[in-house]
Amino acid sequence: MKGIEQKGLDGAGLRIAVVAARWNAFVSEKLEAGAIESLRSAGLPDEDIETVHVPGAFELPLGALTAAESGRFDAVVCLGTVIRGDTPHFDFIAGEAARGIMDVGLRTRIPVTFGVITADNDSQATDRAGGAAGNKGAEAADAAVEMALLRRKLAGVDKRRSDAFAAREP
Ligand code: DLZ
Repeated sequence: MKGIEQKGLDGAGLRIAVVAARWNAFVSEKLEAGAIESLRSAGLPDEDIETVHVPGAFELPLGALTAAESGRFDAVVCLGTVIRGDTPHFDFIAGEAARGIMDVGLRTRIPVTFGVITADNDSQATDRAGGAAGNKGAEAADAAVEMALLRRKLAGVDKRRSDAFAAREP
């Protein structure tokens, strides 16, 4: 791993949404499996992990925004695979997905992590989805747990969230 590894996070009590794009399913399904496995390893039971699908990476920001604004999740993991082709689609889709995902996190203050592979070809993509280069879905899930715990610690989110829910009740 090139980043600084953060091991042994306890995510029990967090609720996390996984928003996964269906394009290039042969890769994205592996990202999804890696993300779910990581969340389980961090102590989240299956009922606290909700997976939804969107058509492609371009739709990830809106899927993430909807999940983040629901008030039901402590973090959102975005997963997708954009493979470079002969068209300018690659740059538009990858660029807008990255920008949009970052925007959602900053706007909602809910951690939204980036598990989107941008690869030149199929083999490079599969390498990053459980192959020689690790699993970017698992890494994005780990980052979501870490950021949700950080937010909880620094911002006292639990109390504000429970106050907000209490205020909504009829
Ligand atoms: C159209 C398109 C293309 C060419 N390539 C990809 C890709 O490599 N990965 C991906 O996730 N989605 C791709 N898409 C679909 C767009 O993300 C989007 O779903 C459609 O343009 C509909 O808005």
